[in-house]
Amino acid sequence: MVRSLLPARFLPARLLLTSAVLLAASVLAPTMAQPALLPAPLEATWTEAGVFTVTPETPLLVPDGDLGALRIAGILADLLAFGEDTRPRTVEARAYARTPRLDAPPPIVFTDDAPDSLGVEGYVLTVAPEQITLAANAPAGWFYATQPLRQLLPAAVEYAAAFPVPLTVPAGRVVDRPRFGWRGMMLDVARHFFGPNEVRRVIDLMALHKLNRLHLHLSDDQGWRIEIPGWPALTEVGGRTEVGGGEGGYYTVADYDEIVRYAAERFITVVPEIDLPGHTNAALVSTPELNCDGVAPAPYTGIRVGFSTVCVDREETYAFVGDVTEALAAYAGDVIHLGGDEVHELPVEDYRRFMTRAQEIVAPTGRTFMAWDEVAETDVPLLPGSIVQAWRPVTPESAEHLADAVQNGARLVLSPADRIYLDIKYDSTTALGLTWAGLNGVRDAYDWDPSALVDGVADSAVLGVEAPLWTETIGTVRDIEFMAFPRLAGVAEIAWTPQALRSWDGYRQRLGAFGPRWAALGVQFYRSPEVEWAPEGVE
Ligand code: TNX
Repeated sequence: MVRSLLPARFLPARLLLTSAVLLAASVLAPTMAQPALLPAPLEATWTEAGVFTVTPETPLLVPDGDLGALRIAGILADLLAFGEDTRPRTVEARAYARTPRLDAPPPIVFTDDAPDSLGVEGYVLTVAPEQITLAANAPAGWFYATQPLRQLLPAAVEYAAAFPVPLTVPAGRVVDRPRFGWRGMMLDVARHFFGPNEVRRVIDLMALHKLNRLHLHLSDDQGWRIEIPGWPALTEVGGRTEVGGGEGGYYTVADYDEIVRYAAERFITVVPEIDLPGHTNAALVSTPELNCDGVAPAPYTGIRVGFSTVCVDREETYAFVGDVTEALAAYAGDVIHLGGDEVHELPVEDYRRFMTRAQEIVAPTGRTFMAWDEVAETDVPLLPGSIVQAWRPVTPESAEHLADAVQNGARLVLSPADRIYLDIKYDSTTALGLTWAGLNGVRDAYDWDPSALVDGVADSAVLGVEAPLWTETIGTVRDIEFMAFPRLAGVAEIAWTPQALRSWDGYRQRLGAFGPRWAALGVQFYRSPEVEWAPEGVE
């Protein structure tokens, strides 16, 4: 109760209380459970030195003139505040040192004094009663250091109004860096549209789990969701439908820019996907010249796949692909995903011809070309550096195709549908979702090794993992949360934690301890019976 009950003018009393809390904590320390971090870091050691107590007077010190550190310190200050008047100050370290105070409260210090081996995303977080230090080589590392710090604080820090408690952090040291550079989630905003506010919520939850790629599936048979200059009908007509007959929607250029900016502030890069040549009914409805017979089909709001294709023999189609690509390149990001999945209506030669040319259209933009694994299966001659997203359950035959693509210079992002498709039901009780890839329980989604998935592919060719959430049956943010959590936390751990440090038992326990944090954040997660969830709402 220290911080909520006693304002700053009662500092001596506060200090006394603080030491009482410290004493209690150190007495309790030997019996306290090991702090549970998710994802598990590379190294974590806990000492019995006591706890650091955060108060509104805790200064957050950043290296002088370091705007990157200042911004991350601001994010941490927002988390630690119960309201504007309890927000800790962010201060440049030298200015702080110039005015020494005898009763100076212990600080939280951001430094760039981290080993080079941790790269730009790694960090060292050190907690002692007299100081917390976040050391990193770059702002991404500081940001990632704030997430375990957040987890070491009571869950009430996420929504303190309900049950304010002292903000204490156990003493110890955490060293971490991610296993993979691509740590993604895909959201299908085409089957059901999700507006910018809803996408921001998804981004916040991705950031909590230190994911860094948000792939937006921006077009499909049921809707077209992004403005493309020169093609207004795509959004005015194609943007007005969605599965089940709802009103749909689309992002204006300004909306999309804002999503990209919001994501980038949290070290998440948006990967836009326009699905071609199939999954294109919404484009065909709004743009008759993309159809071989020049006649627009009827809108489609069901959930079948594979029936649509743009006309691969018309030059208008390639002009269209050019304009789409140019727009996506202008909207920021380093990758352009052009789909390429499930085209049941085209002979394979036509498919290969189309995807080859689409890839050549992307090349001059300087963006990396990305597509679903059908491009490997059909031997599309991929340019070196292209990214293949492996989604279908791997068979010996598909592994061979993927290995061939890698041999020719492609890289893989792994999204195995029978493991981490977030739209696949958890178990027989799951009302939402599909079952075509079986059931993806919490353990199924966690307990696999990316290195062992595709025979004959070296680790160095695997960029990382990405969990897609297709939204045929998903219409609200609550639905998204229910299908994503807890499974997305497992994907984050797969992406961060070395295989040798992962085990289902350890993960299961740490996951159980994380439940109250999601609850405090109002996340509608699935309380799967595979996990023993810690009680919510108490500390
Ligand atoms: C397959 S995954 C699809 C999507 C569906 C999804 C449903 C992929 C590249 N294509 O069109 O929405 O299954 O799980």
